[in-house]
Amino acid sequence: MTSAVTVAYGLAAAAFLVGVGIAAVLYTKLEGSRDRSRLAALAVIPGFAGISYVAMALGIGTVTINGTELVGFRYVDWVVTTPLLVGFIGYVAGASRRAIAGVMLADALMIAFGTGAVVADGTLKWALFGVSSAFHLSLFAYLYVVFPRTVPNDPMQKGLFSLLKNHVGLLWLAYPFVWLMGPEGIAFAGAVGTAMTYVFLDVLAKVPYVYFFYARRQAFMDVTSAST
Ligand code: RET
Repeated sequence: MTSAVTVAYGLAAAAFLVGVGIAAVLYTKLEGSRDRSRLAALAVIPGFAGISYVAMALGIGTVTINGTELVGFRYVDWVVTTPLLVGFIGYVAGASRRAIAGVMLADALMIAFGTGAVVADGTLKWALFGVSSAFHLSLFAYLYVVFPRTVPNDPMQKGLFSLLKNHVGLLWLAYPFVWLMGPEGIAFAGAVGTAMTYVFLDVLAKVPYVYFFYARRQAFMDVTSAST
């Protein structure tokens, strides 16, 4: 691990702290809202990422298996926080508990099979990559087919839903691409460039996501308290 990557991990941890701050301010603004206690869990997304990035900066959980370096906390972070990122979109869409649990499970399986693909070799590696990609595709079905059916006819809620849906739908496409190009895949890009790209993507996937909830917080207020 080069020192530049360590510094980038540290900076990312600081950026995630900002995300926790935004979630905290949102919590104070949502006084009186029925959604307040559930939305408090938004803080877990940047919070857990921040802790994971500190661990990554310290080299904790990074192991070499089959000659490939597995940055353990990257995948631990993803398996914990990415189900929340998609689950909250279902929540904003007013989806059933079943649909929310379904999207969270599909997402966790995408990460689990993807982690397997990092350490496996040969045919198994590509088979696991394929299974992970199939779960990634299933997320699109939730975002673009299942969830839109239940979105309430309120401009704020509709606006927040489409913002989150397209943010996740587009940005997440970069992950399998970076993975394929990096040392885990065809090794076109090196370990440092790949690690730096993941840092950039992870910050972009989480901090603006929490901010979108803050910016559109009126979606969670009833008419009487909508002025705050
Ligand atoms: C892997 C490799 C196997 C195939 C696929 C992948 C997708 C990963 C994704 C990760 C998203 C991570 C986020 C992190 C935020 O901090 C595991 C790279 C499909 C979509 C949003």
